[in-house]
Amino acid sequence: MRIDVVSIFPEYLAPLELSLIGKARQDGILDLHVHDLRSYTTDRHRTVDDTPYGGGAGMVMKPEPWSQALTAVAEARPGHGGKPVLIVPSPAGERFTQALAHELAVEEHLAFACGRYEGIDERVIEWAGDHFDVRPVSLGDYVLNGGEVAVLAMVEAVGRLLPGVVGNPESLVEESHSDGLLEYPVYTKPAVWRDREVPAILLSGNHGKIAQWRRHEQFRRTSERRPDLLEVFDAGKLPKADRLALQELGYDIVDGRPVRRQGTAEPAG
Ligand code: 6GU
Repeated sequence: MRIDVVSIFPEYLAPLELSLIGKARQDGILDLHVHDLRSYTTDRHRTVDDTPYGGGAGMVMKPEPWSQALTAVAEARPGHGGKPVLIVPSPAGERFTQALAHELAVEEHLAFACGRYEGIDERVIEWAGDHFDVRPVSLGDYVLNGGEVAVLAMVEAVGRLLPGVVGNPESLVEESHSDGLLEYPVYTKPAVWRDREVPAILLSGNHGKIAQWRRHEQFRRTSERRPDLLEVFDAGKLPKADRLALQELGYDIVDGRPVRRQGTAEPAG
C-alpha cells in the first residue's frame, strides 16, 4: 500500500517511523510519504492560510497550495487502479471505525490531507473529487488542533491490518471491535499479585470453560462500558451459551438485537 500525508507539520508524523508501522515501511509493505504543504506555496512567506470570508474567528487554509500538493500526490499513484482515497481528518467527518479501517486496508493508495486552523477552503474538497474518492473522517466527538494526531491513529489502525504487519494474524481476530464487542480482560504471571488473584477458571486448563468465561466477560464489559454497541449487536444467530450469557446480564433477544429486560437496572459503569 502507498500512503501520502500532506501537512504543515511533517515532523508531527515522525512516530510513523517507529514500531510495527516503521517496520512495515522497512519491509516494503507500506510505502509512506509525508509532504510539507508549504513546499507547494509560491510566495516569499510560504503562506498557507488567510482570513475567512463572512468573518468569524480563526484562519482558513488557502486552496491553491492544497491543489498543487494533491495534484502531485494523485500523479504519484501506484499502478493503474481507480481513484486513490483521500481522507480529510475533520471533527465534521463520518466516524472512523474498525469497519472503515478494514475498508481502507484493501486500497492500493491512501492520501491524508491534514487541515489546521478552522479548516481547508471547502472548494478544495469539491475539486479533489475529480482526482480522489474523498472521505472526511472524524475520530470521535471532540476537537483536535489539526489532522496530524488523527492521521497517526488512522495509519496505525489501517497499517496493522496489512498482511505481514502484525506477526500473529490471530491477534487481529480476538480483539476489541473485531466482532462488535469489547475484548475480555487478560492476565499474566504471577497468579497472585498484591493479594489479587487471577480468575481461577483461567488456571483450570479447561479450554471450553475458559472460552465461555471470556465470552461472558465480553458481553459484561460491553454492557457496562458501551451499551450503545450492544444495542446494535447482531444477536440473531448466537450460540446457546451466548444467549444465556446475555440473559444473565439482563438482556432478552428481540428481533435479533439484545434489549434490556424490563425492571433490570442500568449497568454500573
Ligand atoms: Cl479527524 N480531526 C480534527 N481536527 N479533530 C478531530 C478529529 C479529526 N476527530 C476528532 N476530532
